[in-house]
Amino acid sequence: MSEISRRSFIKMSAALGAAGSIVPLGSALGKTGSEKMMKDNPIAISTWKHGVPANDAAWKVLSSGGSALDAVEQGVRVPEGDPEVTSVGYGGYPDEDCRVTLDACIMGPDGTTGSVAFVEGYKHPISIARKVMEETDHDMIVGEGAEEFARKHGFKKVDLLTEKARSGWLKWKAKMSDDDDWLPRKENHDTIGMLALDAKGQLAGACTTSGLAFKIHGRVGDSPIIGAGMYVDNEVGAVAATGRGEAVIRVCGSFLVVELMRQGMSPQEACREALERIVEKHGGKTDFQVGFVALSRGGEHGAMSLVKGFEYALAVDGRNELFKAEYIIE
Ligand code: SD4
Repeated sequence: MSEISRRSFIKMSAALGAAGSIVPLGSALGKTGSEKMMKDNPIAISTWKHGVPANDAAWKVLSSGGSALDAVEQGVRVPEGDPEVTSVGYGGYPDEDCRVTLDACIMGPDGTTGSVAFVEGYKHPISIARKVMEETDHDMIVGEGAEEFARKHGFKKVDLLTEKARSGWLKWKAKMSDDDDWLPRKENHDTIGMLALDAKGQLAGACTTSGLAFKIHGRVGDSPIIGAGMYVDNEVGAVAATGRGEAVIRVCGSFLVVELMRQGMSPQEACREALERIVEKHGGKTDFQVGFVALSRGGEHGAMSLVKGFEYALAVDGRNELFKAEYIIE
């Protein structure tokens, strides 16, 4: 597709809603993206299919009157601990040196944040991030410092490399070529980002990942960066990102979506506008995926990606289902 026709398609799909490719947001739950929820009606929304079991754990917290902050932490711990999920926590694909390095961040309704990046040997970076948030006056700790911090706070060191992830790495290694750019596009972009609104109308968010599979050792993506991989403003809404972190960082993706919501856009419109910004920043050429989930303080949700394939899980009214997100580029 030429750059001009790609731009026209984006504009057209913005107008038409990319007909034919969409499962209407929230339709199976009897909600629409534009419907306002009552404050005492909790919601959890998260990225990808492992968002469903994550939402189940979050819902347990929310439905018993717990906080959005506890809900998102408990929620994302589920894929973090699942060895079958190769893009988050234990079982995540390693980097090019066959080392599993994890990134995570968390943010509460009062604007406090905690983040860790480039952490090895701990299954639940989200809980280390929460400790950073609650027990230090720092926002982000990385690498060996974060590992030492985790050890001192009683987290147990484990080997995160599963046989499945190691054999994925071996296959990747076997087919490496001079053309390899260390960024396999289709293999691993399933970070979990989760947003929750609790019965008191408080918002929180969490994001956790093993990052791009086979990345350069030391590479950190958007996921642990507050404002890129995730952002919460309790007066406006919360947003989390997934996909090619470098592209999300360049537009401060999650912060951008929140700011667009502050200007009056719906969560869905704001996700679309931010994705269009990413396309523009890349000169109209995007051969990668980025997806956003967004939740307004009134309980309205949005979810959208650059290209087909992004799914999100929505838990509301005791129901928890997976939906296909709208996308902007064919
Ligand atoms: C990163 N955004 O490290 C992450 C990767 C990912 O779904 O897969 N997100 O760039």
